[in-house]
Amino acid sequence: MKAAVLHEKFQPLKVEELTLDGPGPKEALVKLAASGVCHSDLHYIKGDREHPMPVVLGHEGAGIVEEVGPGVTYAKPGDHVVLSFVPSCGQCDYCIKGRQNLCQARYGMQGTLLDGTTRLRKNQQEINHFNGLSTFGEYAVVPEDSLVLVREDAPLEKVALIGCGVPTGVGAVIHTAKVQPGSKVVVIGAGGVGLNVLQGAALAGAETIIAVDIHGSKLEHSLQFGATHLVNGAAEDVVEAVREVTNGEMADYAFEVIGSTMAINQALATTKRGGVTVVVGVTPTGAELTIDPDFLHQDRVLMGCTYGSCYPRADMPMLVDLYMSRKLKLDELISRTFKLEEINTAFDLLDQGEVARSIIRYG
Ligand code: PAD
Ligand code: ZN
Repeated sequence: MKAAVLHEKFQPLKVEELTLDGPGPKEALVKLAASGVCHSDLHYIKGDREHPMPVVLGHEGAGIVEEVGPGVTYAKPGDHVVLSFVPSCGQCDYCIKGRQNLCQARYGMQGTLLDGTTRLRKNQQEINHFNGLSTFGEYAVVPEDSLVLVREDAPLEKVALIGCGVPTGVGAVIHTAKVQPGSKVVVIGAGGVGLNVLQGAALAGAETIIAVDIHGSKLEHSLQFGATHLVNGAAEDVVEAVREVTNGEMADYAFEVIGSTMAINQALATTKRGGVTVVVGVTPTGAELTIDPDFLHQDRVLMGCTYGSCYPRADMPMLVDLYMSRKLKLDELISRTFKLEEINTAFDLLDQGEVARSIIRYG
């Protein structure tokens, strides 16, 4: 099969012919329909984060089950699936207490599948998997626990976005922060994930929704996702702008959706006493955050967020239903559609802030 391989950081991906071994016990082979291009993949290309190389990145995909390995009971060939980048085992302490996004199993995979081996090869060289998925290939062998069945009338090339950006953004609002109707929300970073925080805030009934970005085009796009006010962080003082919009009251909730310690501080400073700041963005390895602890003395809360604190098998089918009933926007998130061979252009545009989300479409 064809897949895009990252051999070294700072290098473009190479689209190459790879061998993909069939599924082992409790694994499935999935023919991908599409994969979103997320900034979390870009972090590895830009060297912000480290991963065993070479690797096939990609963690936001959907497709059709082609074959299942021994012992698989959840799905069968022909089933439509969205892939979860956290394989929730259902048995670890996190899963049984309802925190499937933190499942222990994920942390055993450092470039491999759950059994510690790889299915990807180029000639004799082993190629690493990414989050047990590696959706930048025509096919993927994934853990059974990463499969999420979805209804067959939903277009797979759209619901691929429900593999990461949508549950992360919407989940950060409804699960992590538990935004209350009528509240005031600030979202710093209106990219592929930030737009989903915005639409999550609108779904949750937030009254004032302030989008912050440094690109005018991103801000304009935010209006479609429920933003009520726009702040250009490159031209305005973000904290003062929020003060003005909220008549001095400040925000109930702020979300950082970039991966910048400066923006985490900005987010914290836009919240009122008792306000909640959620860090969604992934900062570079080794980054250090300095905050004024006085903020916390006033009952403010600073929280992290993985995968929108979601339970993939409950939330993803629900998000597909919301899309199918036109209550959730997916079409408007997709700025560009590329072939796998064009994947480096998709990453360049993401890096330059030119797109909300690009998708790679297979077949
Ligand atoms: P993106 O590049 O589409 O969006 C980032 C946005 O931030 C862009 O619109 C930029 O213009 C904007 N921006 C950059 N700098 C600033 C600034 N100083 N002030 C205001 N806006 C700015 O990325 P994305 O939406 O795909 O991902 C965003 C982050 O979320 C990234 O760090 C990614 O790794 C992380 C992420 N986290 C999870 C999770 O589970 N926590 C999941 C998916 C993505
Ligand atoms: Zn992602």
